[in-house]
Amino acid sequence: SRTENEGTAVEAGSKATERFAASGKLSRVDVSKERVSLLAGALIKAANDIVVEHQVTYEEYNALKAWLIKVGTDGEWPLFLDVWLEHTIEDVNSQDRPGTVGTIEGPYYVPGSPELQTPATVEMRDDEEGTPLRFTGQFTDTDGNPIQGAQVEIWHADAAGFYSQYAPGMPEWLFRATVKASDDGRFEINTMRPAPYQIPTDGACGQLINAAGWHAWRPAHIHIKVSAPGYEPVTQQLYFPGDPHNADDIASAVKPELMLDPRPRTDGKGEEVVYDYVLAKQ
Ligand code: MBD
Ligand code: FE
Repeated sequence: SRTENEGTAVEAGSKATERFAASGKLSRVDVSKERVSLLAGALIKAANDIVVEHQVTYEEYNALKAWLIKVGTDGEWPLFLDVWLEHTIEDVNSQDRPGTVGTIEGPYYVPGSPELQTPATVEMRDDEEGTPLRFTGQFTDTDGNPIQGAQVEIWHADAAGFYSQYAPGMPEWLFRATVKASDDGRFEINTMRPAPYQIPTDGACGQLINAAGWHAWRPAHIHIKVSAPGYEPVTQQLYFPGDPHNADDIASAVKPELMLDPRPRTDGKGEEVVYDYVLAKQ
């Protein structure tokens, strides 16, 4: 259930919009006139075709106009695009890459998280709730040789389903870290199992979900960005078997290769998972 701690869609959305603008991705736009004309033309044609095919009324057209305006004022363009479009962008752009499978980044990545040496424990509060999770693995190249200089950036929600820097009252780098692997490519990260995530229900995206009778859930997931000098980076998420939303993720970002296999720890202190990374040379 929702609490006042979680903040509003406008807070989370505006943060995501601000961060996207600040990341420089807005000023580095460099798409040729030919591609803009082709892609914008195709998008406009697809929208016009829908109007004809489904005999869209003026009432529906005005509802669309009002809703598109609200997506902007709620700051939810990053959320909308990453939930309903990024999965296809990711598929198209990772088709020929060997090695570990990727998936979407989503709207809540923050670069520059605290650097920790393996074995690492991510930032948590005193008495942090949840199931402790030990996550280990090794980096190799596509020939099976260990990779030097690799790092794992990790970010995920807490046991109540909230992300630091996008919900009020959370420590800035809670459940966010950059973990440096050892020289033989091994890493150990101690964190807490995240909860399933419900996208904000009080903004434009939530309004659409309600109006259409859909659900707002993503299965529990851990976001990962791995990189090493000379290798192609991979952005992915890892999931837990048995989550009711693995099969109907609102963001369509679950793949079988991204499923973890949590085991109880022998010391009784929570669970452990192993996930190895195979990176392709640049
Ligand atoms: C998330 O945490 C997320 O991972 C995605 C893809 C969209 C919204 C919230
Ligand atoms: Fe997420």
